Amino acid sequence: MKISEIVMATNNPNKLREAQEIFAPLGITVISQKEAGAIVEPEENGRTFAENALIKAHAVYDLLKCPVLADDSGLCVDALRGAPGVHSARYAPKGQECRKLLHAMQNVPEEQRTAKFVTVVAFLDVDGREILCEGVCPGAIGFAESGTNGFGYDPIFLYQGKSFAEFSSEEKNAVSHRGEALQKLYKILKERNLSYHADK
Ligand code: ITT
Repeated sequence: MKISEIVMATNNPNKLREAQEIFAPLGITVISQKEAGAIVEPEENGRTFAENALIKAHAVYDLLKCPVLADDSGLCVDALRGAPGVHSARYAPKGQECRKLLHAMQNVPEEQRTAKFVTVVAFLDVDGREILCEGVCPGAIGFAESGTNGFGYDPIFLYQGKSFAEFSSEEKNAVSHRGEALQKLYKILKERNLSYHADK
């Protein structure tokens, strides 16, 4: 079984774009659930990134029965005991998440502003078998928004002195949580394809 097309169970166009950019050089096309005809937005009521990624992947797989990829991700801030974490998408109305987080962090000194982005990707193959891969990107929360690229919390997430919104998407994908999780997934898919061909 050679996988050349995967449906991504997401309604977030930025996640889709990043997954497309990461998988295109590897010969895998990623299409959106909408493009594939799966109009669904399941309730993300899991307690972990993995549970939510599986909820999203299964919702689309149940409709299409084809290879599906889902990403659940978020920003975990040490000074906020891991918040917003799995609640990152619901922390504030879209476009206001950075301002709200900066406000919550206004009295936190630089050395205590450590944070990490986490992604868990859930992949279901055509038979519904699950693969889970995690990616983590350590960084810090800045004192102000900076940069215009990316999405979500990128303008306040500092990685080696620059905000993710100041990175090109290529630079971000090379070091990001999502990049790491998807590269791990690709390695597993590749190993399975190779062993499948070797068996023949
Ligand atoms: P889907 O569930 O439809 O995939 P979503 O945006 O609701 O889209 P999540 O529930 O996984 O996705 O929420 C993740 C949130 O975390 C996302 O909305 C952003 O606010 C934030 N986030 C995740 N990855 C990010 C990244 O690479 N850069 C900036 N913010 C990110």
